[in-house]
Amino acid sequence: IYIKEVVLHHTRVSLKAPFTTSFGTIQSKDVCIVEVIDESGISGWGETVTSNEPYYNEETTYTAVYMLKDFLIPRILQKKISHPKVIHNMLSFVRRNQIAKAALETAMWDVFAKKNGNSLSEVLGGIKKEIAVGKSIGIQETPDQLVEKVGMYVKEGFKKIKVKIAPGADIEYIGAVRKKYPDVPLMADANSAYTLEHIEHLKKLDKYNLMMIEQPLAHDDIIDHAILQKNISTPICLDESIHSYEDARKAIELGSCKIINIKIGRVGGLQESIRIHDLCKVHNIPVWCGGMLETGIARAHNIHMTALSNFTIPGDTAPSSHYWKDDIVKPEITMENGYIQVPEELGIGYEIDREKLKKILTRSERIYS
Ligand code: OSB
Ligand code: MG
Repeated sequence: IYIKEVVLHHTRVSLKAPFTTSFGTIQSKDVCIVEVIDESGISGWGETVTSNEPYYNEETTYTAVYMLKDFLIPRILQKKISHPKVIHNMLSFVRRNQIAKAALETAMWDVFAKKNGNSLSEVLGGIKKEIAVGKSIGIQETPDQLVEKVGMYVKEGFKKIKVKIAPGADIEYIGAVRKKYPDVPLMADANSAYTLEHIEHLKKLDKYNLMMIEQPLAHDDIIDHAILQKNISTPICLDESIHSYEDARKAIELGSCKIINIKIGRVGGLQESIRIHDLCKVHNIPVWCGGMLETGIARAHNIHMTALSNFTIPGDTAPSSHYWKDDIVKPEITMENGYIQVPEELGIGYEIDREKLKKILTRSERIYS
């Protein structure tokens, strides 16, 4: 690969309905769409899967843009790069800032796949033709409202339902869902809303047969999670705590989790995601692909990655058109009976709708040296 120019498309996207987690409510966000253009004019696409506030992790859309412009893009521009798997190492001179790195790295995989005449999942080593899809539901005002939402999504065909929880919106909410839907594949995501003081409280979830509880304790913890896992029967899944292969290795060794949520952005790209996937496979730790309320571009990366064999649990890969008023890929990502077909076209397999992109564009800039 030889990149001669990078275009940053700065956009603002709005959700069809607000999404509430234990750390706040999102209504709209700024997304920087990264377009890398190679010497023959082929474009590869990535996006910053950040939000505008540093509440999920320490990055924001604008810290990511800053890292991209001042440090990351200059490292890959006008250089001969043999394969996208080396980019993670090329960018490791910058500490952390995984989401910024992933925005660029994923675009490089896309351009590489297109140049080689492959779909993205083919170059990643994916084996599935279709992937099972789950739906993440934000915190609702009342348990009844949650039960209604769950019913709607079960009817649409989603293969897993994930419910956001926090102290005060947990046992009663999960209990209400279970009462109406005793057999639905159900899990809870706490986004770090609890501490070890809540052990007795969290034990109350054990009787609801949840597939897992995601990231109950601190965003940077793997020690207390190991203690909690010894005290509850619900499997723990880690999200926020896993930023790298090394984090995953240590968490598995400590017994901090039985399942890992892989987010391409959180771990700095597709290469690191594949390494974590392979490690988990060896240790019989199932993985699934988490979501960051992405637009169709990063959602497409997620779909292709989920084609790998150890993604045995449905991910948060609901079609991005579910979320956004104006999604920018065509054709629209669609789901049928709870499955999304992994595109067989080149690269991410979706075109960028330049007209729609224009509608959400706030500013764009070209970077070349
Ligand atoms: O913890 O999985 C999370 C959205 C923003 C930040 C963190 C998380 C989420 C979601 C959204 O759960 C899932 C989705 O994109 O569908
Ligand atoms: Mg999560």
